[in-house]
Amino acid sequence: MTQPSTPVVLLGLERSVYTRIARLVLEEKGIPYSLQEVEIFGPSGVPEEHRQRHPFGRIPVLHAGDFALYETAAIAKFLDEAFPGPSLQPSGAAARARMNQIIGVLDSYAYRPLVWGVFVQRVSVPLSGGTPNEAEIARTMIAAATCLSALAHLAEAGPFMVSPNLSLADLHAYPILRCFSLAPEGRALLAKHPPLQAWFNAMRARTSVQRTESKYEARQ
Ligand SMILES: N[C@@H](CCC(=O)N[C@@H](CS)C(=O)NCC(=O)O)C(=O)O
Repeated sequence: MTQPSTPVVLLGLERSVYTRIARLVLEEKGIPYSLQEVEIFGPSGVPEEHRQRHPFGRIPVLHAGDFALYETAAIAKFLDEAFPGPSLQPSGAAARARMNQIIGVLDSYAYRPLVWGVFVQRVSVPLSGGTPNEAEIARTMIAAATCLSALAHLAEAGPFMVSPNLSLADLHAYPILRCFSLAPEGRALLAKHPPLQAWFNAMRARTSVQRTESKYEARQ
């Protein structure tokens, strides 16, 4: 078990979905950490020193003492297994597989359409003075509908996606769905899945979620 005194630094951005997933795990585990902002979306692109940490130029990257790690699902599992605090992974093989399946669906099929296709176009682009690409939104809403149906099908009735306890699946899903819900069409689609909506509302009330709110949410 990693010593609770190990310095933990998360390199990312407060407004980044994947950074938030890792922060939710840190918050739920009660691991003290600092967030070091790395601006990868600036006009000069990914800073060279960040490419040394992450060859694909993404965020977040975790430093725990002298151990460095990228890929959020790996970071989340490492934090859960290496540090004390409540366990965020079910012990049964089937429940653990379901949790990993939901995380895989989120990474492979949900993040791009829900966040880049809908949220970025509908919310971020206008905030920077641009015009949303309506064709892109319409196209990705079709993929988003498939994702929400799949998640609604895979998730249990509640209170958590893999009940009875909070797991890494919930913490991976919330930041992606939260961005999506900031777009009116995202909100409307979520409301068509009442159990998923109820899960979302319950997640929204958690202290970890409130402590990691982004500037986009403050506007709502
Ligand atoms: N597979 C990566 C994905 C991380 C990711 O895509 N992060 C976003 C920010 S939320 C990013 O770095 N985007 C930059 C880009 O798409 O070029 C992980 O699990 O950590």
